[in-house]
Amino acid sequence: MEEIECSQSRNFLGLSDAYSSKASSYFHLLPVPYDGTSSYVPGSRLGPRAIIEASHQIELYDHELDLVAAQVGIATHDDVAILVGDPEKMVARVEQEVRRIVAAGGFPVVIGGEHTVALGSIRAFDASNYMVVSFDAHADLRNTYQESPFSHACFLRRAFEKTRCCLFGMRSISDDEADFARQNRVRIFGALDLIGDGTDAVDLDFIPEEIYLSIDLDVLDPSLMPSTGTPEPGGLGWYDLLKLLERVIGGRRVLGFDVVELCPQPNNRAPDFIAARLVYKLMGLIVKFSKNREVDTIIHGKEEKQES
Ligand SMILES: [Mn+2]
Repeated sequence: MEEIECSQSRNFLGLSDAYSSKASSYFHLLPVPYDGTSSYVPGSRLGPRAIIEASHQIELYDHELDLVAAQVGIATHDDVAILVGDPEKMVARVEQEVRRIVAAGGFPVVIGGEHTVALGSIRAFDASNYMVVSFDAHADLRNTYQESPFSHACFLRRAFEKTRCCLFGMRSISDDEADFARQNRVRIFGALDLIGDGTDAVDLDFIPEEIYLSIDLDVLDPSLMPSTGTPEPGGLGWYDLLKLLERVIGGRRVLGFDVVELCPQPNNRAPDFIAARLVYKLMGLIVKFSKNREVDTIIHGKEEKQES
């Protein structure tokens, strides 16, 4: 295999130009360092930098999946420019950037930043029947929060206005949100039902073929992932989440994904690495198990080039 890592490079994983150019890469990482509506611990604006820095420690070969997902190319885009006081415009900017990536045939990966930024990504798809599969400790189904309809606490409600949604790993919901979910048939799976064997038992047949994945890192147990804006006790373990993601992605077409709400702590770097590893693991799961067949074309094209 030609040189895939480059010590000079500061992009996600530190990839060489051949594996990180915008023209040839399948995955397009879009950093959105925005935390304008954070209500408890601010600091997720520092999340994207921390994820990219930590990613330089990741082994490109994934022994569990037995593949090098980076071989399909991962382009790291410049940070989306931040508008501090206007979350709605911020969402619109993310939508514009994601639309650009999709129009060029790329697969968008948004890294936050607070959960609000994921809404821009979700709005960029015109398909009518895809489902947003959200992983989050919080329901995020409020119509407004602190007088803002674009608060991080309203993420899934705004997403629901765009398309169908479901939620995994929840352990914090208001009674109004629970009513809304029941009335509108938003399927919600509590964390307690997913831990250990629960991940294998849960029936996922209701999820359609086309999906968008939104991962709030607080879906993980805070003993593993303390660096979030609003930590909640309980939550999934690392392998609970990976097993669930493999089942959700398997045989489906993934339009895009985001990983949000990393709020780095200067004295604990482990969560930054876990977040970076999760981003790369998701790419690996998509390369290996999804119906996104463009990845096969890219891999075969590269193999043929090397053979000739
Ligand atoms: Mn959350």
